[in-house]
Amino acid sequence: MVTCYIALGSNAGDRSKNIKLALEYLKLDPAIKALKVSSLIETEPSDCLPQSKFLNGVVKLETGYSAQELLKRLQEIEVRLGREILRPKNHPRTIDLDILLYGDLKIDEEGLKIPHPRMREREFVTLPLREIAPELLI
Ligand code: PH2
Ligand code: MG
Ligand code: MG
Repeated sequence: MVTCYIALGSNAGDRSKNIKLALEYLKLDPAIKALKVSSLIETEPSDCLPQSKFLNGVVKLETGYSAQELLKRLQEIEVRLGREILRPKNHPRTIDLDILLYGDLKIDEEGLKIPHPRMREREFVTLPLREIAPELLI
């Protein structure tokens, strides 16, 4: 089992319901155990075109999946929650599930970069992450 941190974001539809459902789907997966969920915070969009405010949070989990398998499971949940695959990058989304950290693994592949390359600059990630794992950002 590997400890991971996943960023949760939503800025389309019923944002808190989308995040709640994403967490429920994660918890239903027998290869995933959710350990801790941060508070959800409303944040201004950053690093993207002007759009509606986000609801953001972070979940700590343990999984038996490889990083690539976990990415696939997260993408399945995104699709299940109505995320369009063929949408422009950084378009408003019902749900965005990004792997921030996967144990101490480092990956630099097309479509999968861990640790998430911009996580330390993004307050919408660092604030909830600091709440549940302050030791990680020191
Ligand atoms: N996600 C982005 C780009 N900008 N801004 C906020 N506040 N929250 C996000 O989750 C977010 C963003 C790309 O995934
Ligand atoms: Mg993202
Ligand atoms: Mg994403």
